Amino acid sequence: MIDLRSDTVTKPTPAMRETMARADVGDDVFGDDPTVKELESETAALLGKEAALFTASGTMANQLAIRSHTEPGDEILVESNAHIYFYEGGGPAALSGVMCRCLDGSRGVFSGTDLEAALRPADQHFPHTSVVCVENTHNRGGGKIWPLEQIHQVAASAHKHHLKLHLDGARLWNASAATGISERDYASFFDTVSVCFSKGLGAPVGSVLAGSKELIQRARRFRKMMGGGMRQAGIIAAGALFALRNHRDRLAEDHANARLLAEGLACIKGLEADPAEVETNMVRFRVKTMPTDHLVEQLQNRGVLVLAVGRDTIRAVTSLMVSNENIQSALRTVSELVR
Ligand code: TLP
Repeated sequence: MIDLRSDTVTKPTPAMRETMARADVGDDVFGDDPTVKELESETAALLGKEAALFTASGTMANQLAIRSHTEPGDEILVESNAHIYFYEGGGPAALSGVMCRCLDGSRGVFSGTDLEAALRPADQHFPHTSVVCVENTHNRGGGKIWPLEQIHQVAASAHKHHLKLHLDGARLWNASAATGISERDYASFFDTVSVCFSKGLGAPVGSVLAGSKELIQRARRFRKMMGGGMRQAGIIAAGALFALRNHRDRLAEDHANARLLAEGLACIKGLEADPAEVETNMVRFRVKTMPTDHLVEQLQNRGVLVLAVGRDTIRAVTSLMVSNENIQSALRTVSELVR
């Protein structure tokens, strides 16, 4: 199987498994797990934040950020295709009691002007707007990287109106690998940042929420409340630490493979793909000659897994599970089927 559905399908490498097996552990709810502490402090330092909290998933890290920044009845501003709004099961409403106000972006990116246009004067009729969320890279935007200048602009508008800023940085590593702009520089604009180790970095489980000491203390309480206090969690934190230390440098390979895939797809008659849109490890393409689901199914029968992410769009994601040869082979299969 060539699995291009997501970079979440990555399995731990033998070296990562060995590190996990040897990890020092303790009861993390008592604050006794040295490996979790190491992961939290190393990630906080990398992101230039005071503190960090290990979470079971990216969804949990995002939802804890929202819960910690808001009170029920607040409004948060999210881009209409943001993971937080689109793929987190209605978490903001269910877990924080907040309303989402959606901003229309271009491949997930909006401007300070868009943000300001959504704001209303302080008045008893209106909900209190408390947080703005940005996603970098943007998943449904096809792995789109937010330009730093645009982040700067949005942050300036948010600060002007005393709004908190949260970054869903599940794939921030990919943005940094592609641009050379450090994770810390991206993170510097935000009050909180979530990052995932279980996507392109290849760890089996785990994310981190980073921010101020005070905010992280509040998030730790909510994590416990939601059942996310884990005991000998060092066993999984060790995989995340290994990923952080060893797998960021290789993301450029995934980006090159994604570009190769998009270039190949663009040459297949009956498909629509734009290699210029590929900035990181995601490729989106459209099929003109048959229903999307049909191609996805046919590909699966031939050992190539991709994901339909809309009525007419297919997503393919590269990761350490996918080699250059796999890409060539997947392209041959797609080409045969579409022809
Ligand atoms: N994204 C998954 C699916 O949920 C769609 C994927 O396969 O891409 N933020 C972003 C930007 C994400 O893409 C994801 C996962 C998350 C947060 C949530 O992470 P997990 O799955 O760990 O809860």
